[in-house]
Amino acid sequence: MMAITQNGSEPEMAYTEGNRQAIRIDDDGISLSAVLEKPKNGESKKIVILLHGFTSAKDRPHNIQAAEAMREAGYATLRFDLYGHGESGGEFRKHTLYKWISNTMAVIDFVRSIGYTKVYLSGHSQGGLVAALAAGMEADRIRGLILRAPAFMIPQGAREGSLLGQAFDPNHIPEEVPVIKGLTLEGNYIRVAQTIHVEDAADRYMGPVLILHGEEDDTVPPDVSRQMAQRYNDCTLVAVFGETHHFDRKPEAMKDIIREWLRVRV
Ligand code: FER
Repeated sequence: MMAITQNGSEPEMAYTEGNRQAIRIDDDGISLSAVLEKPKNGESKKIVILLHGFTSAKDRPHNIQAAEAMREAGYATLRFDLYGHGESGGEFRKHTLYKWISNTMAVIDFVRSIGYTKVYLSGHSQGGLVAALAAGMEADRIRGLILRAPAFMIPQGAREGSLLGQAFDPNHIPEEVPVIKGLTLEGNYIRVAQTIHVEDAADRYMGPVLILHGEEDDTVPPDVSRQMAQRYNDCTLVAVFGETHHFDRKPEAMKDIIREWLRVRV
């Protein structure tokens, strides 16, 4: 691979293993941990960037399986850990949707800098929300979107005073909010989320969108995807019967849907 420069520094290639490289990408002082993998017989200019969800990481089984399907369809994949998650920099309690958007823009710049001109975004849950927001901002640069159980309702929940079943006063945001697994978020997570309007991002993005949503998802209601699917210019919604939030019951069904959708893209 050619020399790579990102914000003036060389991303560190931690290891190279066949078609897989561990990479660190700098987002203005935050070091993001990423894995770049190339398809066996694919064209080298197409890539899908994968964003994981809230409290998740790039190496969760459904993220790895989704990336496999993308490579089988001939696309390179770049899975990365977002701010405060996995092996990237930052503290969980200080993460916000703005920081995740910034991380995503840095990764888009990175893949473009190494020659990928056909850039797709895919995100799971909170990562799906952020992928949709970044696509609205970079509508001319993002060829397509694959959203898996996208958590489109987070901003509205923040405005109404409810996140992950935790109630709070949306007009007097607490210093911190305890969330799942003994983790705590600072109030700035809510302040940021309150400002975000997913409908604007959907209206700005004219490219093709695939939304996959498990019908048994009890974290993000499938109706959220049904509503947003109508808003997008060009959207295919696949409601996966019997599937959960983490696509752990029918990974092959998820993979087939992704492969088939990507195969007809250019
Ligand atoms: C919420 C609903 C869903 C929320 C986060 C999520 C912080 C994200 C879930 C995921 O990424 O898996 O109210 O609030």
